Amino acid sequence: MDLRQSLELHAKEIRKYTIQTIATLGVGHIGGSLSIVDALAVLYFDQMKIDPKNPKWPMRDRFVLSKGHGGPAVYATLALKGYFPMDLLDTLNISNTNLPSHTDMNKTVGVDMTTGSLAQGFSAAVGMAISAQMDHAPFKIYTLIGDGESQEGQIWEAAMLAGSRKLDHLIAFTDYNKMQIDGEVGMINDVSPLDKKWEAFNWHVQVIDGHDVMAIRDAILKAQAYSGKPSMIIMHTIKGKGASFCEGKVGSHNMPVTKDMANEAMKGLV
Ligand SMILES: Cc1ncc(C[n+]2csc(CCOP(=O)(O)OP(=O)(O)O)c2C)c(N)n1
Ligand SMILES: [Mg+2]
Repeated sequence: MDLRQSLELHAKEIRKYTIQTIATLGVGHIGGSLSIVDALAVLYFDQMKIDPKNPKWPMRDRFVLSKGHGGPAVYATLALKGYFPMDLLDTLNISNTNLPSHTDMNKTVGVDMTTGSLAQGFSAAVGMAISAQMDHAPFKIYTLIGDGESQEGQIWEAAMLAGSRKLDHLIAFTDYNKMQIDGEVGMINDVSPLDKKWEAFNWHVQVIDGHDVMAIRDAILKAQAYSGKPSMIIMHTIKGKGASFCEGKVGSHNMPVTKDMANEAMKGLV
């Protein structure tokens, strides 16, 4: 099995457990979870320097899911990586759970920042990158924002600071799935041209297919090698990618998912 096949297999497994986790609860943010799976597969199974046996290792790379509603995909990834037992996934968003619908560093082993209020996670990641820069740290801060989230003013305040401070410890992704909570980003408040905006804020920018694991890996390698600017990797993605019942649909944002729907989706996973 070559590297592409291996990373695609990891992505398929993450998709499978993300769908099953949400189906066990019966409802969840499936669309925005599935659009980021391929990036998570490359980060956690190829690129990030992390140790599931030592989750607070000070020299580890960090990952901040600023669009915290994608928590189910992160939980599936962390479980598959060995941070906690797989059966914990069955506790998604139930009372007193360690897996709330939005990521919480005080509840879940392996989660580096509490997020959910859009744009705040990105600001926290910029703060972590300032700290890493001051310490000449050997690790990177990875963060992922949504395209609807990019309408938040706070994103651009943090972007300006990161560009101004030349925070090359910071590697960010935009999940450019063209959809937000209840409509198309382009119809509600068009964020395009995203590449030109980030370039204007003094970022190193790449635009890629966010479902091509080797393109994601190549972009991360280029971002790691680039010094003097923070990096933004804009990923063209599809909301609900991989689940036949919701792929490319606005209604996939936070929807009921039955076991039957999940089982049907499993057959279509490639
Ligand atoms: C500050 C803030 N405002 C509103 C929300 C509610 N909210 C959660 S997800 C979402 C849409 C985000 O769209 P996008 O960033 O495109 O993420 P996607 O739906 O594609 O995963 C909104 C408005 C929130 N979590 N935080
Ligand atoms: Mg979106």
